[in-house]
Amino acid sequence: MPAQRYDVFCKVVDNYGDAGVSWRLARQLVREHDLAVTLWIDALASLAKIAPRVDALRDDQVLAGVRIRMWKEPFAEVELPDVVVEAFGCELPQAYLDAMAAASRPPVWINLEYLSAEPWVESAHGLPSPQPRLPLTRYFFFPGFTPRTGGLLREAGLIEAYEHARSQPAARDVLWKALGIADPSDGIAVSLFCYANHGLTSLFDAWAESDEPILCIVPEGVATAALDAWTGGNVPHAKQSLTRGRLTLATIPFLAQDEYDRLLWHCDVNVVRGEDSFVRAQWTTRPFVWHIYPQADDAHRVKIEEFLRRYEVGLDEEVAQRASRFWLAFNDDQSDAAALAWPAFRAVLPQVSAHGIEWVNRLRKLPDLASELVDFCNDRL
Ligand code: TRH
Repeated sequence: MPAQRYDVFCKVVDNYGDAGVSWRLARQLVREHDLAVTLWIDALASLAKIAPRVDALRDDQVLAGVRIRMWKEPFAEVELPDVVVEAFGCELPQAYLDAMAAASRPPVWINLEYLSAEPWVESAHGLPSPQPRLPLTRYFFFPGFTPRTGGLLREAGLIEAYEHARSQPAARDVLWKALGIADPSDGIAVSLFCYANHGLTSLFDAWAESDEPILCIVPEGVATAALDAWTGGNVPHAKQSLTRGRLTLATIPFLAQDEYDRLLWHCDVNVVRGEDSFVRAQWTTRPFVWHIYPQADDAHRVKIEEFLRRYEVGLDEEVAQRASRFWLAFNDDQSDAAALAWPAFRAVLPQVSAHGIEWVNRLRKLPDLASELVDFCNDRL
């Protein structure tokens, strides 16, 4: 009997990706697999930021078919589901674990890991981890870019949706208008969603001195220190912009998750970060730059390099070098390396754009993560 009920547990570490991935997965499990899904989350405000119809003051609500419950301690007694997904190793409530251990038929217990392109992920994906003190087994489930991983989140109709959106000649103008962005004329549009980055001010200088108009679209609250430094304290508020030289900085409101997708679809280059926006930018096929979550002793650098190694297969060597150089420069945020590497990267955007289509054609051959998860769990019930 296939699983019918899933609990997804999400602890918001910081930023929005923990909630972003959990919410996206929960919605897809309901919509495409007809499952009863409860999302237990410890920070409703973070979820409400990316899903504005969530009431941050209500501990128990249903939205998009997902039951959303505030995860509080002590944890209330609940009926156990068929599957429990522990997002990013967030550690399940002890009372819940005790109930699982006492159950005659415990739920399948999944630890949904962080996304990485590193080779070791393939050998770790799907491994059982018997628990030392409880008669329970937890399974490691790794997202990834190859058939020997759990794949990537991709809802049905995503590719068709943006192909349709892009086929509508006025779609970008309509979106810009809704976001309060004046027409960027014939330049390029760059969306900027990154962590604090000291290299941004020199990159803004380079864009201001470029030979084409550049529209940089920044969701409110992103890169505030760099914007403050570069604008001399005049950071544009939402739906306002500031132009210096050929650069126009346009601040937009922080968008609902599905609206943010539309922004990514219509920009020429997307600077993204963390995990979820990094994946969403890939699906658009457009050139993107990944600002990875910085880790101590540069441990994040190998993750970028391993991703680039996979992503750049089939890309002209010179183009790949320029893209890698800009990516690594952008992630080396203590210098003006990104400003210096931008012109060479800018010059090969058409080739990177064509490669993005090939990359998506490769990725869409993989099963989507939600389907992989459902099959994995049904095989272990
Ligand atoms: O917010 P992030 O930096 O989250 C990261 C990741 O979770 C990462 O794995 C974790 O280690 C780190 O936090 C602590 O980046 P990410 O993953 O892109 O998540 C952002 C979410 O916010 C994503 O679902 C897209 C969504 N979003 C909106 O809904 N509206 C917006 O306007 C923007 C800019 C993003």
